[in-house]
Amino acid sequence: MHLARFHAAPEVFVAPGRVNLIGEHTDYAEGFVMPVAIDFATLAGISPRADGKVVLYSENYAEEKTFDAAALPAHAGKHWSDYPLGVVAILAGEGHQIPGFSLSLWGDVPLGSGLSSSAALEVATALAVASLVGVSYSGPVLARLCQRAENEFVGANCGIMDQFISANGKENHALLLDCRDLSFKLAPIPAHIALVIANTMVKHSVAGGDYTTRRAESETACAVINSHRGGVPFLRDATLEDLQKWGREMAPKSLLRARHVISENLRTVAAEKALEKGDLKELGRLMAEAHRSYSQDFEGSCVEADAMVELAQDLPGLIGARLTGGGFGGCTINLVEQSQAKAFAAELGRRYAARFGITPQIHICHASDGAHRIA
Ligand code: GAF
Repeated sequence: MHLARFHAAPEVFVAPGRVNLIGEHTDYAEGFVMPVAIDFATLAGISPRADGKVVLYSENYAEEKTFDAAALPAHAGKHWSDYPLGVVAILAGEGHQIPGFSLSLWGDVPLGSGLSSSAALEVATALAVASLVGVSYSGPVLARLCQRAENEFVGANCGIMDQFISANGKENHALLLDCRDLSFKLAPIPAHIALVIANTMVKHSVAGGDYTTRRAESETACAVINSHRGGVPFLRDATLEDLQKWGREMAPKSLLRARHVISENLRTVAAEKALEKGDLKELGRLMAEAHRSYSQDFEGSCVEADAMVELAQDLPGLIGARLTGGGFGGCTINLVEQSQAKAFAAELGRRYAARFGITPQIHICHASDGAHRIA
């Protein structure tokens, strides 16, 4: 497609979407997350141009946008091009001269489903443009640059998780990430476990107000704790005992949001240990508790996602199920015995359709490698 449109052979890069096994709304609290890169991805093809133009083409939107490399937009325009432009703006801010180029984009990460289509787009673009300008970044640094593109240019207040796993994922592994110092541990996913991702078909958006409101509520609770004992700049540093001591001074909703974040950090570290030990019963229990906390304390779920989790509970082969990603819609992640995965997916889809009259998309995914060059 790139060659036919731009008459130049591109360098091609791929960056995956992700599913998070556990650790929701903990990344911006400098806590722990345990995502997996999946086999839905964005491809970015890039070639230089001699006319000083930056031409962006999205195959998904069947739309081309042209800019002057010397006068790129400084602000987002609520358009798909914000993501690649944001990455280019951040790279320019790092001191790289941006030459003219053609960039073609294509992706199959379902949009608005909480599987990080935005991060995949940013990371694929960043690899492509970095290669064009002749710079190479480590995966963690690349992830930080892409997060900045989303925070500073697109205007979405996300944490580091999605960009990090897209840049650093590993085939057949989940990644336990410490969002404070970006150190991580790879945890093998046993071959007999399938990742079944069930899309409620309710649209999710990080740019939406709910994500930002929840984040602010949890951060207000953190400020109360910090005002008493100091050294608690993030909820990562807080304990459940802190809530017992000073929870009364918090708005009731803030207390609940903080209880989710603090307990979710504990569950995420415990879940990695359970996965490592092969204690799938414990892993499933932690996922169930995480969903309850996300739904009841954080109020980050919705009727459809709660039902998708509930409808999975008695299906043969289920290890654990919960809503994944930023919340208020999107997908559930179900860890399922591989031998039962197809039947599980079919029956879950049937039950959900019978309840809501909507046929959900259900994918059996494979833990994949992070972003890299493919041509
Ligand atoms: C979205 C955000 F982009 C992440 O940074 C993270 O906060 C997640 O929601 C919730 O865990 O995917």
